[in-house]
Amino acid sequence: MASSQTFDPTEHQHIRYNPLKGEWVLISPHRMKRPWGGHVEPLEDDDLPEYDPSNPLCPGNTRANGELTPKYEKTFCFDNDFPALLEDAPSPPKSDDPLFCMDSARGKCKVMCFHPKSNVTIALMKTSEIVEVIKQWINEMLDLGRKWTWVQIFENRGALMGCSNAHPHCQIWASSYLPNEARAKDRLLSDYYRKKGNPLLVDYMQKELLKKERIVIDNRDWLVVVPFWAVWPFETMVLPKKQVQRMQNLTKTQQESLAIVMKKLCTKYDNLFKCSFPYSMGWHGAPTGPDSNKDCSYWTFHGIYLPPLLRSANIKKHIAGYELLAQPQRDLTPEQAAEKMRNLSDLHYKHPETSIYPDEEN
Ligand code: H2U
Repeated sequence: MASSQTFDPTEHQHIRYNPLKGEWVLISPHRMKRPWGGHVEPLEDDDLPEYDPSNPLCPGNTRANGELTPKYEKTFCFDNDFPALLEDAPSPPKSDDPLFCMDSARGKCKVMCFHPKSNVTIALMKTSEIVEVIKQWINEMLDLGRKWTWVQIFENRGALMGCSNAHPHCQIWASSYLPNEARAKDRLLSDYYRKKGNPLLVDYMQKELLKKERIVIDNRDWLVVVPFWAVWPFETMVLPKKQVQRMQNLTKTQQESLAIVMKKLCTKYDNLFKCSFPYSMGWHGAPTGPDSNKDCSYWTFHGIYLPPLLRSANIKKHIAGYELLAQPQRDLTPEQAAEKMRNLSDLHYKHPETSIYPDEEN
């Protein structure tokens, strides 16, 4: 039975569609019994040493396979000693049975250290150092992308997110196939482009710029929003202002301003609950590999940050129960999350001395 009340998205439950996944999310803002301002217990972050003699990712130390991590000064990339994907493995037998499908999986897994010091994060690094990370990501995309269909760069930050090593690093998994998220996105972006004649994320970015409700950071080259369909409380998406299909197509200035945006965003995350904020993040762009010269005009390069925290440094959102069995659900609206993040300072709560200098802004 329809209600006689007028719909208010900040008060009334509703479902929202994610056009990149073809899935819906349930928003239940009326469950936000206690708005912001409740007492939040700050978490005592452990201060890590700059160098840990027992950490294989630190310069000069030995890794699990007995190899020496060189005394690197910027970034350092190596083959993962425990790869989920190997370059060479036998293929499973062909089967016509739709209930027992298998296919071959090959690939390569790498680990990339962001910085020689263990006690820094993207929020605390200099923008020039983050530019080095972006440059190395581009090198890896170019190199691995020659052979592999999908190159997934991802950073798992913080023990809460399952990160096993405190040194600032990311992983890169390159595969011979499109993983689920990429496969769905590729199909939905392509369908939209065929119907509307424009890349979906270009249209989305332009509409978000006009609506202004979900913007977290807006600079010359980049827009950071809490997506309309966000599942995680403080999930964000980093969108280029100018259409670009892959990370490897970014200009030098786009790379530099991306470094600033990443630093600002991670600083805001740390400031939100006054802790070194955990998250999984990664980049999506047009598929690579031998078929990558096919027209991918429908693809827009973008970043995705998925942080698990809900109300404080200790309160994590669990994807469980209804979410696992039915569909994702959130209480705080994406607009409320964006407003909260937008209003947070760019000055780091614990290390203000590491913040961006005004002349770096753009
Ligand atoms: P995570 O913190 O996201 O788990 O990443 C650390 C990765 O580093 C992990 O995949 C690899 C692990 O396999 N690693 C090595 O390849 N060699 C080592 O000596 C230590 C860790």
